[in-house]
Amino acid sequence: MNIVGYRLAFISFLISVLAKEYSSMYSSKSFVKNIHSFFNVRKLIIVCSLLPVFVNAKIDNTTIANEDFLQCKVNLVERAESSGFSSYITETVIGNISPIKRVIALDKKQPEFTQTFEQYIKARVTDYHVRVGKNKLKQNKELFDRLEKQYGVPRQYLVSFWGLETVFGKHKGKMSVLNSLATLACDERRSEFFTLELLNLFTLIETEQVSVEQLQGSWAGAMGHMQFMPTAFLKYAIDGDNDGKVDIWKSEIDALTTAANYLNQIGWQSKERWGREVKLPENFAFDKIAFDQYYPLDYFKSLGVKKMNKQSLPIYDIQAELYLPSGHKGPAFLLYPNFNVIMTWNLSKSYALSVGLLANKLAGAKGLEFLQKEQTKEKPYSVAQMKSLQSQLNSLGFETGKPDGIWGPKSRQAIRSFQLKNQLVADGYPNTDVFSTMDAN
Ligand SMILES: [Ca+2]
Repeated sequence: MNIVGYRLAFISFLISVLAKEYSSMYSSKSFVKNIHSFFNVRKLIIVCSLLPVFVNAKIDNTTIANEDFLQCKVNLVERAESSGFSSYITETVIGNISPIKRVIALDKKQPEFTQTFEQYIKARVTDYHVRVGKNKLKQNKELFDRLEKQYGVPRQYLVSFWGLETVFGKHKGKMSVLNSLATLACDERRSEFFTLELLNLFTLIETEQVSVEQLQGSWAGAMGHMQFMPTAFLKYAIDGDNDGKVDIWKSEIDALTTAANYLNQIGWQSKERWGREVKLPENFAFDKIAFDQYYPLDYFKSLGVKKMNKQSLPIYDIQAELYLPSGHKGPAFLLYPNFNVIMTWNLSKSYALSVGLLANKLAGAKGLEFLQKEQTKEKPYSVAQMKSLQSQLNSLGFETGKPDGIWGPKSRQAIRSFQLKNQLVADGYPNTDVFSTMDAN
């Protein structure tokens, strides 16, 4: 709708409201009500007299946003033309694209509080996921037999991803992927990433691997049962049910086969697990390990790290990193290279842990032993607290990068150094000791 359209629509809306108020004033039998209605009309008239300014201001903002988007579409057309796309893409497909405001809001949304690890896992690795997941394993036994043989990815991982991405296909997303991706491509923050995804989506359309009508997905452009982005679709899609077409929305077989192929191609080690929950000895030598860094499994053995049943770790030539998602008072994990494969799918350690833990449960394990025995001892910290801790660490020379409120590798490293310097348990976690020691500094 253009500006004139907006104004006309708004004026007709006002007239209808006024007419409604006016008619109710005269049809109403109660005098008191009439008086109220009279004042309501007055209020409306006063509001109306203020409206031109307000409406104009609003229209101007929308216009600016629309102009930006139109300019962005012109750039997209140029880019698509220079990449050799047909006029169907440059005129029809791009021509029909429109921005979705909600996508930007969702993309900018930041939680006030960081979920604790326990909260995160409990919300995702649920009894429902385990029960339905186990049924899916039974129902699709032959498919998983085949996928394991062909791609070397154990079935419980495929079902775990499926459960976590879309609750086994229940929530595949209903937004227009073209509009979502275009909205994000035309936003300055991650423009190049989403522009490339959009161009790859054009390739999928141009080569008739997908039709425009199919393209529903998440607000960030992830599609189908396993929530693939266009680039992953383009590179790894497999027609698992051999009907001549890859349909990751309707064909569970196509979606799961594509996921198995993807994990295989990005380096899944078929004979290895993702990692394991471990027991640290009392007074573990935190000064002897850095986080987000691999060491031979033997090294952890020499530091007294054990399996949860207190038996020694296996003799196996593998690299591992130690991860304490809620510090030394919470569970401890050794992460193996497959964990990084999971993180290629989604770059979040908590997400990757939920994939691993759900996979374990689907394969019959009891789940996280620590959470069954212990209560949460750490309270969630707020994003604001974390940001201020990061800038305090920066000013003391423990470099965390630009404060963002996220507990990432740099922050872990900086907190660990700060803890070592202040004779605290060097677990890299922003616990109450860290906050209070910093405040006393
Ligand atoms: Ca197919």
